[in-house]
Amino acid sequence: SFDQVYHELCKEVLATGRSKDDRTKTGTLSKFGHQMRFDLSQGFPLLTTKKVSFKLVATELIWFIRGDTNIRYLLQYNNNIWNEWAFKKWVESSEYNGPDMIDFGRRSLTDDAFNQQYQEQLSIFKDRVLHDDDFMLKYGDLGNVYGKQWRHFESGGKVVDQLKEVVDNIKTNPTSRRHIVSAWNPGEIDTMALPPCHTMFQFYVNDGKLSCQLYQRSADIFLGVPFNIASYSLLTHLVAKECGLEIGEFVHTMGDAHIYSNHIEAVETQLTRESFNAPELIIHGDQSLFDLDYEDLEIKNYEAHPAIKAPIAV
Ligand code: DHF
Ligand code: TMP
Repeated sequence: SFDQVYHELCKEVLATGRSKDDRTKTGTLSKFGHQMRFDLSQGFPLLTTKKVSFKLVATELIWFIRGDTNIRYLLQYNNNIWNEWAFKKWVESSEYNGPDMIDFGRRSLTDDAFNQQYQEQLSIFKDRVLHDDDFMLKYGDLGNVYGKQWRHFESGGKVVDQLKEVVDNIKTNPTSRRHIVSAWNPGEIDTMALPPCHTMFQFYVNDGKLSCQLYQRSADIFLGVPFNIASYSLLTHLVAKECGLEIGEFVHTMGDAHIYSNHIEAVETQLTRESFNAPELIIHGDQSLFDLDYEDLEIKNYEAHPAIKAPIAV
């Protein structure tokens, strides 16, 4: 099953991963170079050994497809997965004059009084991003992240709509080996709240089927990867539909695949669980990929074990 493919990665990194320090000072077990394959004709790979929110995955993907980089759109869907990285830019700015929030990610885990202050500041921040347009434009934006690079990649004085071009090329020249979208724009890395983890992807057409391979430079196995699998599988379905192709495989290639030291117990819990049958994706209507709304998507027959909470490394 799809869960099994993911469990193999977890087991391998737990058993043979090397201890490695990292930017967030959390510490990881890490393996360099790993590949998973998901045959999307066999169902939709939303993990079943822990509940993964399809709504959060789908609204994030639609946000990328729209070329949006401002978290207001996500907050409108009650999607909080990018808050920390916008909040970080805000509290490090000269306009912020509330309580000291340096290193909020790590301090909130061990200091209850601090955590309360942090939750308060985060909630004020979210409220302003949602309701104050000037503030939203300045501090809700993550910079030149995925949405910008997929739809308006700037280089050498040109602006490229990579997603649009790749879709057009799949339609007109399906056998091409150049169906690539890159989020890695070397000249703009310093203008991004977080340099892209899902760095580039390639589509492949054969036998009337569309497949997609992702190169993910850095992979948080417990929190990020279940989202990334579902997100790119959804993207593959959407592009296949747009191009009138059947569904093929999602190939997930990772660079630094790591389990954070404070996720080990959570991973072990998940590994004790038996998987359910994979759910099914329904795409309603026949609007273009570029006009898609979250309400057009539905996940059917999703049976899963409860979610497992774990802290995210900021
Ligand atoms: N940083 C790190 N350290 N790991 C990441 O996976 C990551 N992912 C980012 C941004 N920065 C990151 C964007 N994607 C969650 C999932 C994906 C994601 C960010 C966060 C997450 O926290 N998932 C929780 C549920 C969150 C919720 O319900 O609001 C989970 O249990 O899956
Ligand atoms: P890094 O920039 O130091 O590699 O940190 C990024 C962290 O975020 C790393 O743990 C990987 C994780 N991540 C994912 O796994 N998937 C994602 O989609 C994103 C945005 C981040």
